[in-house]
Amino acid sequence: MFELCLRTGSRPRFEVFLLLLAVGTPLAFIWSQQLEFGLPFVSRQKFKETGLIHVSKLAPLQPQLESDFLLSKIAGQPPQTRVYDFFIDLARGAPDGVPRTMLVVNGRYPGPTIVANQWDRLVVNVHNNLPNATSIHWHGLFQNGTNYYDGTAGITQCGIPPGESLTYKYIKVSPSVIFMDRLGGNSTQYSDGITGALIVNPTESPLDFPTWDEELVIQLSDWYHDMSEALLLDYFSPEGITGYQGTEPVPDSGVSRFDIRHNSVITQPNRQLMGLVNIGQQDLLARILMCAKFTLQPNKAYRLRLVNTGSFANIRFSIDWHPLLLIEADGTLIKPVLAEAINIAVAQRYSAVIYTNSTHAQNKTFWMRAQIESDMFRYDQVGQNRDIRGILRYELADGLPGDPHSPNPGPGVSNILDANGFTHFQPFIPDPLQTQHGSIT
Ligand SMILES: [Cu+2]
Repeated sequence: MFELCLRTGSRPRFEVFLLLLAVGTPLAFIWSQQLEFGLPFVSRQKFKETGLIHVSKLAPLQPQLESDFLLSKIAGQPPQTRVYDFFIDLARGAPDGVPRTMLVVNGRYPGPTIVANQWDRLVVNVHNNLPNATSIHWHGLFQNGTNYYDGTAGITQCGIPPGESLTYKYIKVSPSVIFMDRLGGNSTQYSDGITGALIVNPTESPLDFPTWDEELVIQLSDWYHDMSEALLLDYFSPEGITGYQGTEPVPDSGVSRFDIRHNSVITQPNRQLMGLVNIGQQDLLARILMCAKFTLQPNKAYRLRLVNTGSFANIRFSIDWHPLLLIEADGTLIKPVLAEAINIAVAQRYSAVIYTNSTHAQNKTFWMRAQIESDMFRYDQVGQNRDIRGILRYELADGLPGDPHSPNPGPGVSNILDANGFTHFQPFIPDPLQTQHGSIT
């Protein structure tokens, strides 16, 4: 066709038509992609009113079980193929107590946790039931030789069309303790709930490294009451959110992997609910009922796999009277660092070992805290809540961790510091490339 357009001859009108077609086709393609990406050509107000979705037809979020946070012990099993099926759907849920439309994997938020061993083969069948295209990005996987499965829609793959499926296959998943979240590749579907954890146990653990009895996943995130598409419309609009372009949307609150209140809304405060609670949004009794009573055995060591699957804000995580022994950062084992809290930026992963031997609380229950940091916020979000909490309790303990109004970070451990982006972490196993590089220079 392009050759015909360049040809000069006796049919100029036809060639003009072909030229227009040649130019018009890419334009049409971009336009259709925008639709596919879910960016609606409507005002934000109309989007918010209609949601472009029949909300009443949406299924409610499936509840999570407390046992879902405990990781299965598969380390040491022989290499094998592990198959998962992901069904991506719209749903109606209230992860922070405020109902909204969101996106879910297998009816849940966060999606199911994948646990594999180094050199296992992972096969994930992704079925897209959304009205928009989607894909799964495996943040943290190196994708050596399989970059077409990286899941960045429009870059390494086309989005999975509505109603279609794609199977991601990884042969020999990357070594070490990589922890990942899944992101909806199109637009910002990730912000609306398509996230989960993927954990890869290494074949061998180094000697003299801290040990633990059980492992938990703790997924933390800032949270928005609007669909990300609506937020993007504001963000990209000429007037921006604050009267000028470039101001990122500020979250309304935060949520945690502990949160299994998904079928609840704040008008049902008397249900026995579990989850990190937004202190300051509901009355005291409701808040306490909604807190996760996360039960651990006393006098044991637990490895907490922390990940910030949020969109914008840093999150400061701590547990009253339980210092965090940090042992891993973004999949690299580190020389242990004791910290009162860890400040986790978006998409970062850390592992912390805690010991359930504290005697500081009378009733053996403690506040878990996930503080949404406001450093980068450029405007005040009305009704915002940044104080996200849960309750850690030792087995058979009952009662409350104390005054819910105690100031953050509350009575943590003294004389040790927060770990954050300025903390100098050192790899537990020296990086051979760095060592080699050092010897050369
Ligand atoms: Cu990534």
